Amino acid sequence: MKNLALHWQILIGMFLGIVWGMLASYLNLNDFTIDWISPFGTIFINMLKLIAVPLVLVSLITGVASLSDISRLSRIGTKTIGLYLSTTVLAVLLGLVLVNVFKPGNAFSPEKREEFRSQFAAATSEKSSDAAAVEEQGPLQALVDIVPSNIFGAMTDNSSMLQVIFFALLFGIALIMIPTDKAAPVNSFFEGVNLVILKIVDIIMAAAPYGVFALLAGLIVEFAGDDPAAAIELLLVLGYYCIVVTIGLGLMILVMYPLLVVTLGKTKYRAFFKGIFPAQMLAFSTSSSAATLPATMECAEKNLGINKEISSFVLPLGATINMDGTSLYQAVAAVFIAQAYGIDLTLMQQLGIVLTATLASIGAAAVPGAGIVMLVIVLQQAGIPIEGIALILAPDRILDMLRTTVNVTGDATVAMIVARTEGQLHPPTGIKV
Ligand code: DAS
Repeated sequence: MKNLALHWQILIGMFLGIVWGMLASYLNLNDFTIDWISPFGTIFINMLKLIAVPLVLVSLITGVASLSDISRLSRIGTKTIGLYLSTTVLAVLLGLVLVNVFKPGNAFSPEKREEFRSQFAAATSEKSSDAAAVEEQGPLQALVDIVPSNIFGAMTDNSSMLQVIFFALLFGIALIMIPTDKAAPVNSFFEGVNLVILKIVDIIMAAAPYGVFALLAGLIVEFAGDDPAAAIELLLVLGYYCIVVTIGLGLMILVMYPLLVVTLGKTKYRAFFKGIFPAQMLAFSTSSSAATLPATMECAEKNLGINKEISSFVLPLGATINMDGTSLYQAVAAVFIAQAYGIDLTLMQQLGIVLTATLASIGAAAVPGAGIVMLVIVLQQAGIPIEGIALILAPDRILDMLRTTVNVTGDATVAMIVARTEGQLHPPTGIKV
């Protein structure tokens, strides 16, 4: 198993988890599964929650600090950041439209959704009382809540991720504003810490096959009880959820990016798609924008004819802060979980998801599994039970392959537009292998 790529290991963990869950229901091993297997799934989710705050804090600080040369390249920088934020917000909105139209979470039977809701009654009732409290406090309370009065309190209280993001953005901006020589040691400190945290994400993801096995086995046993046929319902609903995410990611690749490349990039989409295809395949197989970055830059420069001055600035920035596929996935996943628990999100709460999913994708590291770690932020901020991640963790790695492909394509699309509007293109030479 060790030599297999991680995503195949996770797929095997998924398959074995489903088999165990079904068998346990037949062989009446429910209690054994709940007592001796499920806890490892809980441990895995706790590890994801553990790393979310440090990951957000440090990757946002280093991400914002890496914009320091933006001030020198203000026109190109502003254009790049503006395009990245626009495509991310469009991706989140597309995700929200699809999940509200297709309502995959409502595909669970009413009894099951009631069961989910009662299992996490504490979380939802706490949320509704908090929500009621916020209603009394007036319209700008949500804005006031973003600014922490105590950063250590914000970092320990899991429901205030926006406060952590606010502090990280403030810290990064202040870092840019102090003299470069004074900022250098701080930058290198946070870059070092960021490497450590990304290594911790790797370690956590290495445990994913076992975490997914335990989560799925426990989920199926709890979901199916002594009715194994009910497990089929869970798998069908999960399949429906994956189809909705895939439709969204497909629309990004086949509609959104072609429109942008043809209208703003003034480039034929077939030529663009052919040029970026090798990087897309690498993104699909590695599930890592960072690992794909060298290939993305090579394709941009040699197949798309983008000058190095643009590709060497726009693409590394994009791999750090632009994840359209991830943000679309987070919007769909958050509302799917809310639907499954019978939580009706108000328009304001869904718009809040636009903000947190956009910020979460900026803070998400370009490594496998970053999207699910950052989903914790979106759920916490929207008051959706984090435990719902157990529902969607199993197929996450397959979706990660697809969303990373979209992330990389989005970066290349913006690089194409910036190069075209800056007159920074040369005749493509093609990649000589
Ligand atoms: N795998 C991440 C990336 O490298 C995306 C994600 O986890 O959502 O882009």
